[in-house]
Amino acid sequence: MFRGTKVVFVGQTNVGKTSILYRFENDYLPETTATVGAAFLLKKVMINNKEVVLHIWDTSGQERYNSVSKIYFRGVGCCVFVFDITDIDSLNKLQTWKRMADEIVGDDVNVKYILVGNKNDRNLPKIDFRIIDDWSKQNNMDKFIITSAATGENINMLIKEIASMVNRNKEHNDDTIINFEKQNNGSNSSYCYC
Ligand SMILES: Nc1nc2c(ncn2[C@@H]2O[C@H](COP(=O)(O)OP(=O)(O)OP(=O)(O)O)[C@@H](O)[C@H]2O)c(=O)[nH]1
Ligand SMILES: [Mg+2]
Repeated sequence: MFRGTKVVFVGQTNVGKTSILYRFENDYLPETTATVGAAFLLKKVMINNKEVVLHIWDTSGQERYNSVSKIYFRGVGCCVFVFDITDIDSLNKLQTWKRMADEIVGDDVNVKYILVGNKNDRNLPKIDFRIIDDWSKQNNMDKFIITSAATGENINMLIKEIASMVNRNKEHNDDTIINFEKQNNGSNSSYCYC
């Protein structure tokens, strides 16, 4: 049995969810392959001298897995919605996952929503900020962060922000206790495919 908070990363295939998670605390980005179903990672982050444990589900954005994605929102403390900042379709497509979150999470104000515009390094026109801002407001995002897994821009900041948001919540609520079958071997970061 683990103490910690469940976090789910969702978004269209190829937007860079796995790359973002890989890039955290690593100074390079290996070539990734499309995630099959979902992958589980355990991350431990220090916030104000306190260890915050994140149980992260890195889901597949491929449409054939959409029907199962919903289950990953159960018991979640933070949902991270990732799009490619040079691809408006990937922003619009996030509506699919937001609807799933609404169905499962409902109006639980303890659940935090973060919008992430990845691939900021790409030398292509970026989506108009007003469009992103409108989407963010209409969908009740708590935060919008621009990242690049390729250069590392804001990656460590994003993971620390997630940890700090859930940590603030915990100051008001007891830790969520999550029972997972697969256990981490105690390292700060692990990756397993489920
Ligand atoms: N230029 C650029 N490429 C990126 C960035 N992040 C990821 N990529 C590339 O985009 C491709 C897809 O990245 P993944 O991390 O596998 O995408 P994903 O969202 O996990 O995709 P699924 O697992 O299929 O849902 C890979 O070739 C990455 O190298 C980025 O910030 N900038
Ligand atoms: Mg992936």
